[in-house]
Amino acid sequence: MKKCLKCGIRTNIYIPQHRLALCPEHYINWFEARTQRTIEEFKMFQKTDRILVAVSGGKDSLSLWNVLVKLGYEADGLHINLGISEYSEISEIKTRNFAQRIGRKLHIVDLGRDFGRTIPQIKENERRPPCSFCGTLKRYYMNLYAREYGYNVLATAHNLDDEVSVLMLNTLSWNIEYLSRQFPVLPEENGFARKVKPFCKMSEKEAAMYAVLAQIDYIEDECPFAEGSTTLHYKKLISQLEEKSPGTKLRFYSEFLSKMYPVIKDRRPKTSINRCKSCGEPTQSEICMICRMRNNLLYGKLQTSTDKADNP
Ligand code: Q46
Ligand code: ZN
Ligand code: ZN
Repeated sequence: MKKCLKCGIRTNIYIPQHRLALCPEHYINWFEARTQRTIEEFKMFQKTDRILVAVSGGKDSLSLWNVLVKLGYEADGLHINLGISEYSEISEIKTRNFAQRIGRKLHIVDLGRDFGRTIPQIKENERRPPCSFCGTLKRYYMNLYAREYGYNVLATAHNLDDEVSVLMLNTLSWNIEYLSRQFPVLPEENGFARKVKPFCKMSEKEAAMYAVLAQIDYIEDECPFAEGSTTLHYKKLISQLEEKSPGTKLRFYSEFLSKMYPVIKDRRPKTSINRCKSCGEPTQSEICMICRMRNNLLYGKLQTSTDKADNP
């Protein structure tokens, strides 16, 4: 057993990539302070900003909401019930309970009610994998709620493992367009709110440890559709590398941000953005992708094109 670096009591909490042993109390302090440093490093937001946190009911998003509120930020939650049977029911209950515990406002979107179809129902009609249209829907509702309720910042709980797996995927195919967007802050533009990822430097394990120590009651089950996702593959690979050589993930990501991102950031394609004629949200086409999807599902109209720039 090691000793806590701060108070000297015996502890089995050890963070190899930082060579740091901490007791539960000092781990919580360290984790929150590190999140604050990340917020400042990337100038994500300030105490005067109104933040909407995307909360799924899982460990990362509830931890993020908890940390932001403890740090004194104006942060409310947005939960999207995807209609994925018991998984979605439990996720909503955990999120509602947590909102009550911290005394913050929670907005709820119910896909079945608000979009007209749940994820499993959409899956019946779509050839794309569920995560592809699920992601598009989530980004759409986050933007919509930010605009309707006056939030200028959208925060998601993507952690270091999420960022590194996407970075690896995009690097292996040298997808410069996607790489040029992979920064923990995307500024407000074209009617889309500013997007931030305050956990981008915290590993999945570190976030999970925080959730347990802060006694956050989260849904432990993964979404049943997560199993087949490509990034899961990369996460496993990266974990093996990390095990052999602690610090690899953080180094790969940090070096990308400091050395590579400045070189390619201006390679983002410039697109002209209109307002969707049906719902008023920003889109590259006349009708946004979500309205086209809804029309297609509800009335059997064909989608005419895909629209990559909707809800970046
Ligand atoms: S909820 Fe949706 Fe995720 Fe489920 S369908 Fe995929 S994207 S895995 S974070
Ligand atoms: Zn201690
Ligand atoms: Zn629309």
